[in-house]
Amino acid sequence: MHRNKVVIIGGGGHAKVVIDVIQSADTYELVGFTSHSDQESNLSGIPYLGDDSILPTLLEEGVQYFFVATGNNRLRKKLFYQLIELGFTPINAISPFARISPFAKLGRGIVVMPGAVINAYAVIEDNVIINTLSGIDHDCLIKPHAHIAPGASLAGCVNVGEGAFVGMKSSVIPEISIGEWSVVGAGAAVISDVPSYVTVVGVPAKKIIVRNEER
Ligand code: JB2
Repeated sequence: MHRNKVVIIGGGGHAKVVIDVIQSADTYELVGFTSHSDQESNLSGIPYLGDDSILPTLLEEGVQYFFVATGNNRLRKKLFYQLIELGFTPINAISPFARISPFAKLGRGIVVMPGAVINAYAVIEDNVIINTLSGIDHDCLIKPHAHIAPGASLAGCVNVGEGAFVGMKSSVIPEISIGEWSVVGAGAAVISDVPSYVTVVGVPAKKIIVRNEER
């Protein structure tokens, strides 16, 4: 069976789980991964190819597809557009153990980890991480480069802005908006809107950092 060739960008913890998800779905041929560190060796049986300077050569050799497997939202955004600019095409990495409604809509470059549930009419935009055992209920909108961390639960009609991080096992009640590049701490209960560029923690969630310039 012919399978399209994919290069993984990044060789850390997130790459380990993304590679596992892609291998378990068995849809693509993983040719290897690039990273910033020259100490990387093979990862889950796929070879270390070097840094990103190898990418134009890979494209010439017929590797058309990529997946950016880095957790930091700003870095992932930058790399996503760099790879598209070079001429590569993003794939999605969907675990066969996730449940995605046929009425949900997915963009490009998305990973959906095992045990995640994406319900009807949710929209997941480009380069988003839907992490292990998280729940995205009906009509949620997750903007590009956001990360819904393991075990986070989003009720219906929640909007998550670009690059926002919704922490592990946090809960968000219906119709809440979380602003772009904001952070929701682990275990928080979000019961009111979160502005952009802030960090909230606790039950109920309260602001502790008023402006996140860089993360
Ligand atoms: O410009 C780059 C670049 N910058 C960093 N190009 C390429 N190709 N790779 C880059 N990297 C690579 O990202 C580093 O060389 C390293 O291999 C990887 C970052 O690895 P780290 O383990 O520090 O983080 P991560 O992004 O894989 O995982 C984080 O986020 C996940 C969501 C961790 O916090 C995990 O625990 C978490 N689950």
